[in-house]
Amino acid sequence: MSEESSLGHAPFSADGGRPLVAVIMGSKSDWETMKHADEVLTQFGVAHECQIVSAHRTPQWMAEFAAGAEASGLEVIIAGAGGAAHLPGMVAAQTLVPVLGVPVQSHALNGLDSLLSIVQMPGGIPVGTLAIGKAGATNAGVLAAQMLALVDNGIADRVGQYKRGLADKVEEAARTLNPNP
Ligand code: RP5
Repeated sequence: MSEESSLGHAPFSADGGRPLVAVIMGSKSDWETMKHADEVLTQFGVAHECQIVSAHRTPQWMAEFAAGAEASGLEVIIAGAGGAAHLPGMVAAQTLVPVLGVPVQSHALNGLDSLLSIVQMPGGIPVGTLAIGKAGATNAGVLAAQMLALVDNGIADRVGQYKRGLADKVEEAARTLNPNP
């Protein structure tokens, strides 16, 4: 998917269905990281949308998005932000839809600021926080798919295939270390 077609308020869904997952981010500059969540969800055939929702620059839009998330049928929200990364927590505060937070690697503090801003939520308002950067965005996509796989056999099959592919790569790499065991 091209950068231009993936961002903005218009929803994108991989299979044309109603989006079950929203990938939101505080700025277009977060897309380099958050595109990895988009790619994983596309690979698993999970209907999803990608949008820019800024906690600081568009707080009203963020509140509207969070308030309407459940009614619009979203089952998981993946929220990425960097620096003073308030988006995941502020969205989680305003919806019952589970929120997965991705700390974007910031320039000033390498993403430690993002991580701490996202992970240190008060009791009762959880944000499932992933790793900083690309691995976190990828894992947010995989984890969202695993959550949906609890009630969707098709997604479960595709996630299982993906995990077997990861294991195959390790075995293949091990064979290259010992070509003639
Ligand atoms: C945060 O500020 C965004 O999530 C982004 O990671 C960071 C910098 O945003 P830009 O100045 O690049 O738009 O709100």
